[in-house]
Amino acid sequence: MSVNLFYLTGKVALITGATHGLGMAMATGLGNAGATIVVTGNSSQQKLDDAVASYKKAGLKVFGYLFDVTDEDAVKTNIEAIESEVGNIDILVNNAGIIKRTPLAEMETADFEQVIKVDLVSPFIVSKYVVKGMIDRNAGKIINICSMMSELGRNSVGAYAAAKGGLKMLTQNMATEWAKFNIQTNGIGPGYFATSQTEPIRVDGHPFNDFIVGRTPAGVWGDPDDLQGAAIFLASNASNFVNGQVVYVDGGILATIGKPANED
Ligand code: GCO
Repeated sequence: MSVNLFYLTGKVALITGATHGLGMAMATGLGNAGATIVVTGNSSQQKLDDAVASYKKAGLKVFGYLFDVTDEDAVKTNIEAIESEVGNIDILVNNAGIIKRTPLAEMETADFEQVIKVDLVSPFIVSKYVVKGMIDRNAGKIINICSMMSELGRNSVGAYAAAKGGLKMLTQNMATEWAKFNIQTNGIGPGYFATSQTEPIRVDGHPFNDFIVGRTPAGVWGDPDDLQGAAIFLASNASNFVNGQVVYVDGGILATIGKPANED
C-alpha cells in the first residue's frame, strides 16, 4: 500500500459553501492534505474575501469564487472560469446548504422549494458541469454532504430531511452512472456539530442541546474538524473502490436507539 494513499498533492478541490462551518473545516483538511482548494460563497464578497484570507493565513493554496450554486448559468460560467484559471477540478465537495426549521403543516411552499433547490438541486447542477471534465479525464471524486436527516426525520426540518434523503439517493445514482469513468461518488453524513447552523438549538439549557448530548453515545456535539478525515479519505486514492456510500460522522447516534435519561 502506497504511503501517499491519502495525499492530495497536485489535486484541485472545489468545495461549495466553504466560507465557514463544516465546509471550511473540510476544505482546510483537503488543503492540509495537499490539494489546491477552490471555495465558493453565494452572497457576500467580503465574507468570501475574509475566508480566503483565513485559508491563506493557514498556509493553504486557495482561490475564491462568488456565485449562486442554484443559478445554472452562473455555475456553468464559474466552473469554466475555475478550470481555466485554477485547473481541472479533481475533487468536488457539494457542501452548500440551508435549513429552515418550520413544522411542515405551517411551512410556506416557497420555503420548502428553496430548501430543496439549494440542498438537492444545486448538487445536481454543480456536479453536472464538473463531471464533464472528470468523464473526459476518466478520473474524479465527488462528495455530497448529506446529513443524519438522510436517514431520520425530526420535527420542523421536513424540507431539509426530504432534500438530504434525496441527496443520499442522488449520490447512489451518480455512483451508478459515473463509476465506469473511474469517478467515485460518495457522501458524508454529519451528525450534530457545533456550528452557526446549529447554534440556535445548541445553547446551554436549550432542551435540544441536552437531548443531543444524551442521544449521542460519544456524549458531545461534533467539532467540525472531526469531518476532515472522512473528507480526505473520500477525496483520495484510499477510496478508489468505494462508491455510492454515505460515511456517517455522528458520534454513534445512528448506531443506537438511545438510552433512558437515568442510565449512564
Ligand atoms: C437540526 C440540525 C441538523 C444538523 C445536521 C444533522 O435542526 O436537526 O440542524 O439538521 O444540522 O444536519 O445531520
